[in-house]
Amino acid sequence: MMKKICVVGLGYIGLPTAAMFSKSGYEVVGVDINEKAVNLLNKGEIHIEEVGLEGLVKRVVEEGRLRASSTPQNADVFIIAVPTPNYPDHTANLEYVKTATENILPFLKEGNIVIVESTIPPRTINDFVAPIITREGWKVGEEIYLAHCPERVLPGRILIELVENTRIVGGINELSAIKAAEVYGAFVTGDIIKTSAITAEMSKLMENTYRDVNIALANELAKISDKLGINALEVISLANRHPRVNLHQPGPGVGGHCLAVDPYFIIEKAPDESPLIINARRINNSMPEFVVEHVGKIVDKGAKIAVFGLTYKGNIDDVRESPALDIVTLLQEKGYKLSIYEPHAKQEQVTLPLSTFDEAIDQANLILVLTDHNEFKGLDEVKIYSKMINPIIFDTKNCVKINSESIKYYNFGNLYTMSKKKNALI
Ligand code: SAJ
Repeated sequence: MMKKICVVGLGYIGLPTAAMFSKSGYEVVGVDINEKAVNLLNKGEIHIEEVGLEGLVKRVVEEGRLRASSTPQNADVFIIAVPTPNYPDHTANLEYVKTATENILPFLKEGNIVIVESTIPPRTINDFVAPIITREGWKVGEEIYLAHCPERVLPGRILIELVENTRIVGGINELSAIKAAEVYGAFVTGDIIKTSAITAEMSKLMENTYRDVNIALANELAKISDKLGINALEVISLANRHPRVNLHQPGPGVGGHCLAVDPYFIIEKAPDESPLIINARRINNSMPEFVVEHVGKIVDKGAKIAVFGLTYKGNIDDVRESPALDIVTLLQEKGYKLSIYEPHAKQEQVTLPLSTFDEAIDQANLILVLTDHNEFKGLDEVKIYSKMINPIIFDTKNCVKINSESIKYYNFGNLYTMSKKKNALI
């Protein structure tokens, strides 16, 4: 008999996962509280953007292997892929995980496998999810198998990485890990590694924390170099010629729903033991202020600044936790006139009015690059020179190539040369 999977949460992870399982032969029901997502999916359409997903979903829905519902149904496997946002104090908000787990309880049968894919603080499977199922009278690990299988896919490559990436499957006991690993064997061609739930939780969080801490080191290097008159970018490229060194890139801060969020899930569980992780967050969070302070060194109060890029990284439309938003707020508070050129995000995603390239640079005193979109790599220098007053570019992502000597160019390699006197507006 064809096995049935119920995927709770049809977001960036749940929907592609549901589609991949249907493609590989499972009967899949996708569950979401968002009526719009449910209705669209039942018509074979999708509410999110991801390369290749539209065609795949259309096909599996037409073939009757994937459908959506607002409530769970009986199944062999339940996959929970709901968001775990954080509270203002940065601790994890597990309300969606709790509700999703409680909602599947009436449909559980002996032998079912429950898999949590959502990113969760260490020990959440053991201390939070398992007790919800145990309270219902089940012996977790014997009658109901429970596992945490974090995802690590990159938007834009989700359908490829879901198949090819190594998958960590952390069971609450060994049998749960074995059962959950069999499930992913349906389409994963990468290695499927079995471990405990706690180890899986921690390894997912450490992947993103590793990156956050390394970016903080690069940002700290940028600050030190600014003080001592050193080109930080040159130092990075030279140090990286060492075969075992990989310094990351400094920038305006760290954004996104992963790196800027996940380290706090470790901190909340062991704050006294996490001084390095706490400081890395602090350093990365300080970067917007650092950028604005340097803007103040090159242009006067009241100057017009053309902000280039609001998204948290290049060539995507996602502004979640983006440091550019903090920088814009700080610049507004300081009384600068702002225009914003953001070729990827849509107007409805941001509260600030977006401008075209021409409008943004018109009569501007400074172009402040906050995201490395491809559009910014080669700018129309003739236009910049004709529309701007003493054109200056401050490129916090080191992505713009400038040929003209008439355009003053700053990045994190020459911050120490900044001075208003040298760049007087008149
Ligand atoms: N950044 C820097 N300097 C760098 C690298 C990145 O300032 O040298 C900044 C970016 O500009 C951005 C932020 O860091 O603001 C995060 O960007 P990212 O590309 O490092 O990561 P995400 O958040 O888009 O995706 C990460 C990935 N994790 C790792 O690379 C370890 C992805 O594989 C995960 O699936 C994802 O988190 C997640 O969902 O956890």
